[in-house]
Amino acid sequence: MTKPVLLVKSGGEAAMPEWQRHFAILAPDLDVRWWDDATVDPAAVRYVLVWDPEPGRLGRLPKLEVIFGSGAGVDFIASDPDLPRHVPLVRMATPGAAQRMGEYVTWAALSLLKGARRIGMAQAARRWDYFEPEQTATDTTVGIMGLGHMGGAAARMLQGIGFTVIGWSRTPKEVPGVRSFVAAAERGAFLAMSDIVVCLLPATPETRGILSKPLLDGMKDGAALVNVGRGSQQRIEDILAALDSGKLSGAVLDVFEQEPLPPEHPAWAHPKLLVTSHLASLPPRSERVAYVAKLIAAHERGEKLPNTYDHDRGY
Ligand code: NDP
Ligand code: OXD
Repeated sequence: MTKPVLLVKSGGEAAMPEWQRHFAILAPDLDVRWWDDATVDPAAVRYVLVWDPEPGRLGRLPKLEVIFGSGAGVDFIASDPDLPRHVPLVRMATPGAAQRMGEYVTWAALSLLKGARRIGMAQAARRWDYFEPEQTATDTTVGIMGLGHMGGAAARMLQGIGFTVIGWSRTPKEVPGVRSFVAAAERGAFLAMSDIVVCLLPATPETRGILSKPLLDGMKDGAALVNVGRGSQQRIEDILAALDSGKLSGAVLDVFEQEPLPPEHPAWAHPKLLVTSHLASLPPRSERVAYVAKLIAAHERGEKLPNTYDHDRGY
């Protein structure tokens, strides 16, 4: 009997031996092939594991049963106008991804408190730059926009080292110790309380451009910003202007409208901005394979899959 085919497009063709090695152990009944393998019959493909498939390609796989996103945000997949909407699109929601995101956000918040950008510049210049960071976690409120799988994990970790955490989401949330602010009506109050605002929202039409001047104006004077959501959510010129004016004391950005961020972009050199290369939360391939293998087995038993993209909600 021929094995069902899983096509993979994540990490490039060079990553295929590693994907295949892990699948061979955890899902030996699958034939795991590279996305552009011309010898694969499209009608044999039942599963795909993808990051940014070319628009139109998924719609040409007539027997496709499940689309697995290789990241937590599946906007690069859902934006395909020809996406087969009847096929479940599953987000990568592993505990390890949330752990990594919690660690990144905690690192970003501590970096802002401790002046990590200033320290890095001083070291690069071999300059002894003595200064005394004033604030500690215990007198800092972190406001998390998007209190989902990632935001919830970040909240717990930040609380663990003494930050006060509040959250803003579309619907009310009950995360222990975290005051929940809801929708547009409560956004102003949420921003006015936050010393550090962290964006962990999905990319949707509502969140597009949300981190722009009107929101920044509503933040505390001298507050800081962390964006780990999506580049489409920020207006980088507004953020740089707010850093220049002192409205923002610092920022950490992991995501950009154009990725990779071009070398000539002014964001790289800004003295109050830490730039990272969309690396906040990347679980190892072994963990992603374990997640996909488990869900394929569940699907084959006829079970409903968790963490699926909701086309009406847009995330
Ligand atoms: P979830 O779907 O679990 O959580 C999304 C949260 O955002 C929910 O709390 C939701 O509220 C809230 N939300 C959505 N739309 C709005 C809105 N219009 N107004 C207010 N709140 C809103 O997603 P995850 O936590 O798994 O991931 C969040 C995003 O983080 C991803 O979509 C991705 O863009 C980004 N990400 C980035 C990574 C990186 O490496 N930089 C890695 C992983 C994720 P409610 O629950 O009430 O609907
Ligand atoms: C993402 C991810 O969604 O890396 O950005 O998982």
